[in-house]
Amino acid sequence: MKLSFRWYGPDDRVTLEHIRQIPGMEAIVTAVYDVPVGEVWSRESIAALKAQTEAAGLSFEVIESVPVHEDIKLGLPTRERYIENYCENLRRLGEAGIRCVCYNFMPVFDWTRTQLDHVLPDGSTSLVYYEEQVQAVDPVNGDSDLTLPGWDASYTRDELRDVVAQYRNLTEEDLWANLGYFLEKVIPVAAESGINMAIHPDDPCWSIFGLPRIITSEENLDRFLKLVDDPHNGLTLCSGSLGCSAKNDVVRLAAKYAKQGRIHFVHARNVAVLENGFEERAHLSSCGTLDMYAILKALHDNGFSGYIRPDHGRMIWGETGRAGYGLYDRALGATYINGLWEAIEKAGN
Ligand SMILES: [Mn+2]
Repeated sequence: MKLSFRWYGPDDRVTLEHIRQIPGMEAIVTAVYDVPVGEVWSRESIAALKAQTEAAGLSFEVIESVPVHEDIKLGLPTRERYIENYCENLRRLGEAGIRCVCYNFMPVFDWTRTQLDHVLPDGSTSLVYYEEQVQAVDPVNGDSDLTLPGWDASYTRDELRDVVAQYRNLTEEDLWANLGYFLEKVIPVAAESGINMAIHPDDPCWSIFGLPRIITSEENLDRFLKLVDDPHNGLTLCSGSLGCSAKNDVVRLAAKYAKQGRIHFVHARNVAVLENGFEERAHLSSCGTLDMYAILKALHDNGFSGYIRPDHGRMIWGETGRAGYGLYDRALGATYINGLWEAIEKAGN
């Protein structure tokens, strides 16, 4: 495995200089943030990120994310232009040395939480999802200004209502068809560019606000991989996104898809699965529901050689900043991943 860390670019208050001091850190996971979703990334912006990353002694091989424009997910005629832009981005990223691109295919809303600063018993804060709080929000018909944290601020409330309304007649089967159409055009370009595509599971892995969600379960991951049966069409195994549903056995999924050579990127984090949702917790297995040792062992024993990063951390030690993306708890997560991996490797020899 290659240890990596997400960095939000020069505006991130977590600096590359700090990230490189985490033991075993190899690669940066980042993206170009200076153009709207769907547009082509300039070669200058890509080159600047590469230069900054490499000047800090870290490698520039993973992008998270190249976002997919809603018109592609909706299957509108305008998708052709956005798919061509997407392919051009892959060509440019391949030329710059990128080997793995993470993306998702969730309609409208990316990850969803109901609170970003829930206080855990030890005084740290974390991101949580409580079903009753989600039920209280209606993005289409609601009169109130109730919103959930993390919603795309680039939409006004009326725009959000419009884009959600566009999905009203789109079934899960339609979304599958639109994903297949996208992959058939994009995967050959990724292959030519030396890039492994790694779809991120839906987070959480169930439908919200009546919108279809399909990257949610073992059955659907199987179906996804068959849409274009090419190793460049692969997965980001996000333990917390799949593991927040008790229906998903993340250890089994890690073993199965690593063995198939289809896991290119791993997001490692722990969650406590509750009756009414879930709470993000520290990475240590005993802090949540997931057995992080068993997940990493399943990856190791089935030949996983891709990138892994600690996913969301809590806020600890008085740190403030982007929820889930502080330095301290993610660095502890990275060190925990290192420790588990070293022990697994040495026990196997
Ligand atoms: Mn993730």
